[in-house]
Amino acid sequence: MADSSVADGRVAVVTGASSGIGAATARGLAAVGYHVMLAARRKDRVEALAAELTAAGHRATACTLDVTDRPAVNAFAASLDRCDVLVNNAGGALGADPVATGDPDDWRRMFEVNVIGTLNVTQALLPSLTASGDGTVVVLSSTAALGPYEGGGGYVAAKHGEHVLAETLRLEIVGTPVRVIEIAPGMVRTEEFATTRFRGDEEKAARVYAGVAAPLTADDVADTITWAVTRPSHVNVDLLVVRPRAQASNTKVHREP
Ligand code: 8X3
Repeated sequence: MADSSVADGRVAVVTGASSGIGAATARGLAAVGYHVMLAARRKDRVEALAAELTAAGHRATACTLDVTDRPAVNAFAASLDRCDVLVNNAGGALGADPVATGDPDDWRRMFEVNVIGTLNVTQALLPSLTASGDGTVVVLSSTAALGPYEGGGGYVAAKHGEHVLAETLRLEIVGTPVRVIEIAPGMVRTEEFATTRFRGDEEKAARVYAGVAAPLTADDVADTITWAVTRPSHVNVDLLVVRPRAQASNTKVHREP
């Protein structure tokens, strides 16, 4: 059942809620009492998750949404009675090519989803977050937002853009009742991230995690996000980097033979 630690009626919007970190975060926020708006493109997935959460006694609503579709995002924002928390999780990587040969279409798509998608939803919901009197914007970036790695290419560039969006927004809205939290995970093994990056090539995807004893899970990151969101309002976790113990940096990973 919903935890009474979060006042009745508080609403959390989670983008990319159809799988991985987004779905796990929706479960985490629902468990502490938020009414979660499950926003993602895949209707069947968000509907199934909403049904699961509702059956467990939580409050959840499925919302079919493409964060890159600005008019749709504005219509979605207008349909909400309130918004207290926004988790900008929708995003992802395409390709792992060097800069010399990377596909500009991949770069554009990654910028569109990770940066413009976050911009669209944040702009649309900022008035409601402010009106809540106690709003939280979470930007789920990545350790790729803080330093490069070979083959990181357009993903590193896009995540750096998302990081700067979060930093700039925090500067610009200081003094309003909205905090901006950036969570930057390192290696997380989810069902889709690496497979999408390598366009369905499961072998290449598996190689990302080869020999790593325990990459982070979606639940590990969701737990971190839920923790940050549930700190008292005056506490702003500006930037939190979370990696598996086996990963010391973007390029230094311990792999068992
Ligand atoms: C995922 C981390 O290392 O694949 O955001 O860029 S990494």
